Amino acid sequence: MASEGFQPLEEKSLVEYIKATPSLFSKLGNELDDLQIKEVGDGNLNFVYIVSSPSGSFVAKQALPYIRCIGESWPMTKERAYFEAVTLRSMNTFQNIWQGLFSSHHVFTVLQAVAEFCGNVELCRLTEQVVFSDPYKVSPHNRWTSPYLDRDVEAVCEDNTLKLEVAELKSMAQALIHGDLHTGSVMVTSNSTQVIDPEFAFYGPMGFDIGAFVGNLILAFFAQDGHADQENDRKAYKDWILRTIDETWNLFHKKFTALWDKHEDGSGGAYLPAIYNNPQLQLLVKQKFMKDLFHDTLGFGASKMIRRIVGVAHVEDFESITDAGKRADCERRALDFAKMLMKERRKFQGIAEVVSAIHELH
Ligand code: ADP
Ligand code: SR1
Ligand code: MG
Ligand code: MG
Ligand code: MG
Repeated sequence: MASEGFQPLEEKSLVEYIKATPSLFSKLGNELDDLQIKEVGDGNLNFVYIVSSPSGSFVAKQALPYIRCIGESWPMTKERAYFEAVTLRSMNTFQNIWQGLFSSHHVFTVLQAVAEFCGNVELCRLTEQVVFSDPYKVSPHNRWTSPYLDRDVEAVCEDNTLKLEVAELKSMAQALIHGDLHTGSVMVTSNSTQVIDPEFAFYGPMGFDIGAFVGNLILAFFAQDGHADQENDRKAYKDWILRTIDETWNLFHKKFTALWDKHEDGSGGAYLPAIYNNPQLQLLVKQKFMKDLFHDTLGFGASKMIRRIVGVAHVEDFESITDAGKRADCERRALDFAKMLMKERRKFQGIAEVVSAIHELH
């Protein structure tokens, strides 16, 4: 049994662990007076504790030898905590994560990092299964919230065009990515934005991260009608979500291309100046890269939407709609949009067109 000898932390053992770990103990001023510990994990995989005292605070995260939301029947390597720690140590911002391909790092440094993350195979395999495979076939792990969606789920499994598209998305690698960048992995205050939970970090397609974020925003949009009532039609919130989708891509585009320009003479090996040796060609290649990345983003966003409706792990936005009929209507609209987006993604010229399409279908 994978969990043999494993002890989930509880308050007493966590305190012992803190006492025995100087780097943690010192964050609390080497005092345990008035210590507060709260388990806040709402994720699918791990336990998360907020530890605070008058002298300081930190968050402790424990990986279990299985998937928390399933139980011991689905073992999962605890090494994921190692990859999360390595990623957190080396990647402080979004920008750093996506900078890999074009940064002035020597190619060798990038290769070393690629080699390190090659070890994160089990979590890559999990993503491959629950994002790109299970939703398109019969799997004991798939679930959908009511029989109203039975026919829709069958349709996904019978859709050959959708399957061809998802196969293409499954096999790409470009940069060190977060690997699970849904909206719940982003924590914000009015003056700070932090990304948490990078245990799925690996070398993969950049569109997987941006797509995950945008896909979750689209799911949130389609869920709103299930929460609307006489007091709040949710229109203002829906408009905010659409604006945020638009701004997410546009801001990413602006910052990423600015980094590209800044590092154009760097030692990154992707677009060697000796080959892309004139300004027109350099512009063309940058435009092509950004266009492909946009279409990848839409494809990955769509695949993340589909898995959250017919696959094993869902989103609270839909789960919390209590009326099953209303919920299924919202989920079906999101699923239909995602299928269209996956298949037609190369026809979209820009994010504004995607936002209009959401409006029209809605
Ligand atoms: P999992 O890998 O199981 O998804 P997460 O790292 O996403 O675990 O943590 C689960 C939840 O715990 C988060 O969605 C958030 O609510 C809470 N959490 C995690 N890290 C912090 C933090 N640094 N501060 C406050 N809450 C946090
Ligand atoms: C069993 S699948 C669990 C999911 O939760 C994580 O946050 C990832 O999204 C993973 O696919
Ligand atoms: Mg999480
Ligand atoms: Mg969460
Ligand atoms: Mg996680």
